[in-house]
Amino acid sequence: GHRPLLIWFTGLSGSGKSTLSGLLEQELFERQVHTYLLDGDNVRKGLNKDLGFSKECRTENIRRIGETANLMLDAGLVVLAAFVSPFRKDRETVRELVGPENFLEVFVDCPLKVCEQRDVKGLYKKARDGKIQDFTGVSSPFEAPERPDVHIRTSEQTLEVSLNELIQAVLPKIKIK
Ligand code: GGZ
Repeated sequence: GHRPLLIWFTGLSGSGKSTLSGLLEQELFERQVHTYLLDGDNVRKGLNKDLGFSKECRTENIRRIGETANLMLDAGLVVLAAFVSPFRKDRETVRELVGPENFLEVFVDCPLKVCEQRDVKGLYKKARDGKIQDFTGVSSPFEAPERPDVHIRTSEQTLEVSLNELIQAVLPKIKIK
């Protein structure tokens, strides 16, 4: 068995949250950890399909995700959540909701310039052209964590090093070596 935990990834669009959370989930699966990954693909298309990207919508997005994760923690899961979650207060509300001991904040840190150069989905270009409003980093703020539990600099370190740091931080929290 293992303890439940909410691993919360925060960072700009294109910073690497999906890649890192997906790989970490695989590593945990190999160690017989029962996980669930919440991300934009399975949340914004279903539970939160009524929400956009205004400040109020983002806050409600994160609130519902926190409540959902909390139910999953009750079931004993290790939950990974990968959302931009740009507002410090919203992340802190989730931390308090689930209990600080069950929460691990991972700052997926990548300079805006680099995310914008990658522009995997062409969203930054659309935001610069005014075709998307309230885009994080361009026309909507991102409040970086001041004391994240894990700080990953995806433009400066290899995926392998980043994954290792994550595993080293997570395993003691869920009480498996
Ligand atoms: C930021 C947006 C926006 C705006 C669409 N601002 O890189 P992606 O595409 O796949 O991830 C981004 C995702 C952000 O959704 P979240 O639920 O994580 O955001 S939040 O936590 O702030 O509620 C991006 C896409 O949706 N996207 N419009 N305006 N990202």
